[in-house]
Amino acid sequence: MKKKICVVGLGYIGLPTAVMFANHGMSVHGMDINVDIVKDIAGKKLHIEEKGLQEELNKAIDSKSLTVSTEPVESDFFIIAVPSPINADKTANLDYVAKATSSIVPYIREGNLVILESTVPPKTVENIMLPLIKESGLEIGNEVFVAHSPERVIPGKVLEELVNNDRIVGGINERSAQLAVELYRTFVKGDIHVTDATTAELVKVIENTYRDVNIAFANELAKISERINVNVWEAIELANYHPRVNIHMPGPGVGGHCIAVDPWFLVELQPELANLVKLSRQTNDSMPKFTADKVNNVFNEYNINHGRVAVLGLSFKANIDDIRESPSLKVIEYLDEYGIDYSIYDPHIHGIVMNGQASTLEEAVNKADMILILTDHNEFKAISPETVEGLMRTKLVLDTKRCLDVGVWRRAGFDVRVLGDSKTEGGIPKE
Ligand code: SAJ
Repeated sequence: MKKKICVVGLGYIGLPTAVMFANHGMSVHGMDINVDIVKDIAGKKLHIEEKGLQEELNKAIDSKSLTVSTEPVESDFFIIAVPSPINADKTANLDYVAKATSSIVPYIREGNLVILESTVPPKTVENIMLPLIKESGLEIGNEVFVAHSPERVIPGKVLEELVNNDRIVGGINERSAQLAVELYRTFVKGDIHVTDATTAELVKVIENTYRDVNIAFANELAKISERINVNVWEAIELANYHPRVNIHMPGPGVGGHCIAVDPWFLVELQPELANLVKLSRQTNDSMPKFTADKVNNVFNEYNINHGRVAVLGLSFKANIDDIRESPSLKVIEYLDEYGIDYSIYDPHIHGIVMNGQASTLEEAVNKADMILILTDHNEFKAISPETVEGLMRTKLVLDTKRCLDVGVWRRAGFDVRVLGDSKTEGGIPKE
């Protein structure tokens, strides 16, 4: 008899996880509270963009190893992969985690294992999940087992990383951890490291915080470099030749549902101690305004009133369709505030999700005074000046991701400005 898993939440993590288990010999039931998502998945239609996922979903549905509905079912294992966003006041919103946990309680039976994959502030399993699971009437740690195994995959490479990344498994006791390890061994080829649930919660949060602090450092360096006439990209590249240095890259801000969110969990937990973490968040959050101010300054320099910007890139990072917490949204808000006209183009966003969105590059750059690159999609790296120059009103580019070949664009007569590189300011500089 195949073992049964119920995956709660069929989003960016839950769906790939469900299909992987389904295609590795398990009987999987996926549940999501969103009826449309359930209908789509049942019809083999993806609501997210992820390399290789369509094929895996087809296989799982066709073989009947994956069923979906809006309700949980009795299972051997429950995996919860629901959002854990922050509220407007930067405190964790654990409503989804709590509701998902409560929804499975009537289905939990003796011997079951419940795993939380959502990223959460340390102590969430202990303080929020366990009291809810206790309502099943089963003895926790003896009759029902609980673990936290945070997802660690990067959008765009989810399937590959689900299999190959190392995994952290934190149990509320040893038996819980051991059962979780056995479960993930179904398809995980990376090492599985065992710890307690609270440590696992902290590990996940500090991984993303490390990245946020590092990016904040890069953004601060970009600002400093502009003042002292240095190209920050070159400086970081050279520093990273040192075997123990790995500085991340600056940009228009930090987006996504993880890096821009998780550090706040630490700030909320220990506000008096998490100073560097908080400052880093604020530094990264300052970048959209910094970017919009740059646009404004360049237009002033050119005496362009009511200029028009072709904003390239809506998603929060390269080659994905995810706009959650995208810095582009903030940059656009500032452009609005400054009375700057814009059109937006993103080949990864299907359909119109915002006012001003163009459906082709040509439409976006038509009569524009500036191309503003906010996301380093491959499509943007491949744009040649010839495709756009005849359409634009002014040949200006502001590249916040250093994605264009500056030399090529300058030879085509463009004034190219690059974030963190003031050598590119003040007209068309020498190469
Ligand atoms: N960014 C920079 N400079 C950089 C790297 C990134 O400005 O040098 C920006 C990106 O443009 C983007 C944001 O940071 O706006 C976040 O991008 P990311 O690629 O760092 O992170 P995510 O949110 O796509 O995925 C992260 C990953 N965490 C780590 O690498 C530690 C992933 O492994 C996690 O699974 C995911 O968060 C998550 O769900 O927590």
